[in-house]
Amino acid sequence: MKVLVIGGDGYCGWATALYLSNRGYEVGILDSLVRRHWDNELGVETLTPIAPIGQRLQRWQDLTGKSIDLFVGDITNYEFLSKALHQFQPNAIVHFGEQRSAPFSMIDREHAVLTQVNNVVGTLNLLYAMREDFPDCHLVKLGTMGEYGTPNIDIEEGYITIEHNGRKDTLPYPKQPGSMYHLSKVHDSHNIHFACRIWGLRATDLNQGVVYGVLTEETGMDELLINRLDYDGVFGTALNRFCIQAAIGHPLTVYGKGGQTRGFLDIRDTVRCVELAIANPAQAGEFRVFNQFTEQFSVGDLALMVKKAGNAVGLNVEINNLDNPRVEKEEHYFNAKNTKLLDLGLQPHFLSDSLLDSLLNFAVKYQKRVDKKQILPKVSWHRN
Ligand code: NAD
Ligand code: USQ
Repeated sequence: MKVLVIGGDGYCGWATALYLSNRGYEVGILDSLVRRHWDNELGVETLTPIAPIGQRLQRWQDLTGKSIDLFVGDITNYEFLSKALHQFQPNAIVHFGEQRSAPFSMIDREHAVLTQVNNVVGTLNLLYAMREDFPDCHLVKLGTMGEYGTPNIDIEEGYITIEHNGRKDTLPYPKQPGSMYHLSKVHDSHNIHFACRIWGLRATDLNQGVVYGVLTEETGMDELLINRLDYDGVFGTALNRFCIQAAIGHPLTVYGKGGQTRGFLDIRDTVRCVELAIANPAQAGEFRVFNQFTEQFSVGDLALMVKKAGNAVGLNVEINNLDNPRVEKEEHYFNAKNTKLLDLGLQPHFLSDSLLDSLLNFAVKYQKRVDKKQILPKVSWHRN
């Protein structure tokens, strides 16, 4: 089975490409490397020293004897995309290749437009390329739990059955995203749903929660295979940031009251969920939605857990409730379903003391690379 991983040089994509290659899939990576460029523009580096993509792939081949094809280019360029697909002839396409930071998308008009054009046009090009020449290929698209927002009712997996004026239908679950980035994912979901309904394509939207952790079996094999681990105020995500902050003695940056509750998962489950989706493809014409997270936590509770784990390894950890730079509910109901991937056989790695220990140790190992000026949030959702 041939799987093309779009965005395969990124955090989730790199881990997934190696995992699938190790499991015997024929893997290709397509990536424009634009994320490395955005890091340069922002003046930030990942905590971990990631090798150039060519060196990464060479090392993987030297270690395992498995080769991964590489296509460097931008999926908003239709000609490039179509050519790469014809060369590789995928049976499944895993699409991670988007601008994925909410703060980045909220910097200003230019970054909002960049985010939505990059994400929506890239995905639209992919849908057209599939419609033209690869109508049986299965699209596994990374969506996000943040598409739903924080409604005061349970969150279903993609669809909700509604009774209205005596009639009943199962309809897409209402979406109330909280950033220009999260909105781009909603637009993608609508476009993919359309392509399945009208053209008969098959797709799975993986509404993923916030990912944490850095090590997978494959990326831990050699330092040249190391994965990125973002800690800065733009691309760093909650739990990863808290562990790195704890390691360098920076107070944990809980935004506002800290009651914001989200779905979370270990990166070792990200790679497995993607494999489960590929191995059990959607039917022709089906737009399937899986909520991809294993546990729910409030950011305040996560900070307390990191403080406790830090104290246990001798770190002095403080928690600082900052003015929230985002506009979001800080206390709310949150109860999301996540049974579809479990039904397919997912065995979750729940957040544990040992995982927090290993993340903290990882952060301590690379702490010299941390630029402390990049930790506090600089992007605001507020009008002034
Ligand atoms: P990342 O920034 O580490 O990786 C994304 C990769 O896509 C980068 O290597 C980038 O160069 C590439 N890319 C971006 N636009 C492209 C384009 N137009 N053409 C070709 N390549 C392009 O991001 P990530 O954390 O690995 O996230 C991957 C996907 O998973 C994203 O779609 C994101 O929305 C989703 N997701 C991530 C998380 C998380 O916590 N990291 C959680 C939920 C969902
Ligand atoms: N938060 C803090 N302190 C921090 C960082 C974040 O309190 O230092 C809070 C935020 O205000 C927010 C929550 O933690 O309430 C999550 O923020 P985040 O930056 O960890 O995650 P988010 O912006 O939602 O985006 C990340 C990924 C994105 C993915 C999304 C999944 O960057 O690609 O789509 O997680 S989800 O949140 O489920 O939509």
